[in-house]
Amino acid sequence: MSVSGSPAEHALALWPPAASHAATHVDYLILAFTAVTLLLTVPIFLAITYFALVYRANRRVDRTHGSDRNVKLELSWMLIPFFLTLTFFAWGAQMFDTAKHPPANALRIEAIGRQWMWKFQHPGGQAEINDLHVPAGQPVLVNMISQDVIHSLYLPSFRVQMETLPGRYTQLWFTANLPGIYRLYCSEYCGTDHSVMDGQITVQSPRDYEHWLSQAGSSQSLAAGGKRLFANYGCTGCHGAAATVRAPMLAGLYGRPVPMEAGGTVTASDDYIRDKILNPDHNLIAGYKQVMPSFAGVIPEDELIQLIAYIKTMQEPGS
Ligand code: HEC
Ligand SMILES: [Cu+2]
Repeated sequence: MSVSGSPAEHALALWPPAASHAATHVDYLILAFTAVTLLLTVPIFLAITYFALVYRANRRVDRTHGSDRNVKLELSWMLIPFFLTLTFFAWGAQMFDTAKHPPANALRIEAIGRQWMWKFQHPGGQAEINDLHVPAGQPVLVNMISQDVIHSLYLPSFRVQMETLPGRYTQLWFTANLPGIYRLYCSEYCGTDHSVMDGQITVQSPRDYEHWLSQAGSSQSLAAGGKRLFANYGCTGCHGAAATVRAPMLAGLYGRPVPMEAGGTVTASDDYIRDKILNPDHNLIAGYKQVMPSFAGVIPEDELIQLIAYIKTMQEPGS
């Protein structure tokens, strides 16, 4: 496996290697935009230089006015740049839209940023610090949250970056198409050791990735870990089938609209479930009493992720 981005290999390359599908598109957009910018500015600078020389004070030239108005010319320099910028707007908007809509079959990786390291977890429970292994050719969705201040996950070779916020999940996705080793960084100044909050991302063939997963060692998947925590934290005492407390069944909850006591509905997203566990009195559900204790400061971020992974797998009986 070659180390991409080493100085010898890329002595004159201005950008890190484009190792994802989106990266090539981003580069095309930047190149096209640079070309158009040059096309619009260079002739103006040449004209300024030319006229400055031709019409300088001590030269004898014809200084009588030419025609005063040329409507076609004026329209052209307004309309052409207008439509050019609109083209770039449409192009950029389309890429933004793609970036915001990960494919449904994406492999989901959980990431936690904290001063000053990245922790990544695979669905099977395999965990890595400042290192991330992903399969080539498959969409990968990174769902992330910060345990302290704002960080930002930056993968230059894939041309993607996303802020990692405390208290809220954010996501980015990519399809790496070139096996190799690339850099990952925190690109948000986050304190003393921000500069060492980096690591590497290893893109492997799907077979090598499977092999790596089997070697990485994990006693249980995220969902299985969540199931254990669900019992350990006493959630089953209220939300279990045998519970005597009147609490909602969580089966089939994920993605469903939940009616609120205060009116309206909220979709049961990752953020909603996390918030419910930490601040149960925030969004009281219609028809229930506020008896659920707050688990703020009790359940750490990585366990919240496992609990959510478990709640997602809970299906309604009979479905
Ligand atoms: C003392 C009983 C009790 C315990 C313990 C408890 N809950 Fe709850 N939970 C409730 C009740 C009652 C509600 C509904 C009222 C509300 O909105 O707070 C609820 C609501 C929820 C909801 C929102 C359900 C929906 O339909 O939108 C989630 C998610 C949830 N709890 C998860 C948990 C998890 C995870 C744990 C363990 C870490 C837990 N609960 C522990 C009583 C409890
Ligand atoms: Cu950081």
